[in-house]
Amino acid sequence: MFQRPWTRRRILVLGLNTLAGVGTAVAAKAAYRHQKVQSQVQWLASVDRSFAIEGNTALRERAAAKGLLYGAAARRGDLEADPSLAIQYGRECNVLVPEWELKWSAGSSLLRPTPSSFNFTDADWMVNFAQAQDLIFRGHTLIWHLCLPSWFETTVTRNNAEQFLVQHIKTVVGHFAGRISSWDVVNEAIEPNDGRADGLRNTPWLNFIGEDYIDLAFRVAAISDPKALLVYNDYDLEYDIPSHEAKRSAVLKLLERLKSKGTPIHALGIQGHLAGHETRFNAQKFRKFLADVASLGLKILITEMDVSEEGLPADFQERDRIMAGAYEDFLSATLDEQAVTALITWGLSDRYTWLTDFYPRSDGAAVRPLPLDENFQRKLSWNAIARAFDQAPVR
Ligand code: 9MR
Repeated sequence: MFQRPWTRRRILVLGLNTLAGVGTAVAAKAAYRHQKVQSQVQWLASVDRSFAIEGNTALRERAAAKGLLYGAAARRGDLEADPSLAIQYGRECNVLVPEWELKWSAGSSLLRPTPSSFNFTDADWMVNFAQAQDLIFRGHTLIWHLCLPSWFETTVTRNNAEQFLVQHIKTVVGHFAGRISSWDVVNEAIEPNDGRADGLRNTPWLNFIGEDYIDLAFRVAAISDPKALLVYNDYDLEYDIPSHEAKRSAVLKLLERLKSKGTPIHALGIQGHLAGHETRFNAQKFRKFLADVASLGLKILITEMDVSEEGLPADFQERDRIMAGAYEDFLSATLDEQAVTALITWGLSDRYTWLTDFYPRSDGAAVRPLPLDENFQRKLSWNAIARAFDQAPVR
């Protein structure tokens, strides 16, 4: 058959048509998603629920009454610039987690300025703040595929990666030994979509060191601070949807492998970044996952809870009810499990939350994912957390 020659013009036209086709498919998918989210939100808004609480004691006291801990993440810059925020941490929390300061490199914070140096200024500030406010301090995080400094890519190789991992953990955990009660030793190492049979995420650590990098990280952390609670931390474990189911199953297998090798791992951290519109939380299935983790002799911490707002109404009273419902459904199921020892929210007040930058509302209104509003007033989500603590069994 006669083929027309591929003129530049024909290539361009074909290209544009294909692009238009892709564009239409993307738009159709987005419209379908929007519709689905809206019908979920409508349903959630129609549920009549009470968020009544007794008394006005702080979350930390309600948690402590059940042998639990409540805490929140924060950044040095916010605590320093806003003394009234600092007061709220002392009032509501018994745990503090640094959102940036213990990552290799995050925001304005640079723990690893060069391959051979450590700068503990920001992290020390956070630990001292916590001590002054009588807050227990959690370390987040030692080994992650994100937040690596710019020198990492040109410096770390197959030949020296193990040395970097060991030296980093020894130095950082050693520096804070006795002052940091628990560490997220490895963060977000599972990604079933990366296609490996063991579910491990394709990261520089995996590629350079092999799958034993996780075991190694825990062993070095345990030697560097034998008293610290050592945690594996991950996200997308919460809902009854195939991607989360795959992740739960891969995480469980990882934990089983580590336990059978004698790795000094003590707990699973479930991040708990929830979506306000999501209706597919299945308490029974989630409880079963928690029980499976607990049966390995591990504790469980909810380490980064908050609720994002895709599709939620602008009316903030209606919005707050839906988000409080998400907190309560998740926490009432979760805190029932005796192996769960702590709840950390990823921030305390809506004034300071990563969601403002990462997942802003499409209408431009301020997001409200946390227990306190931007003026530090307790919201329905605060009530929902308080109720969950009040109803939790004593540890
Ligand atoms: O909230 C954190 C944001 O301020 C940082 O820019 C970002 C990169 O360091 O990390 C965010 O925190 C993440 C946490 O470290 C790991 N789990 C997901 C959190 C939200 O992205």
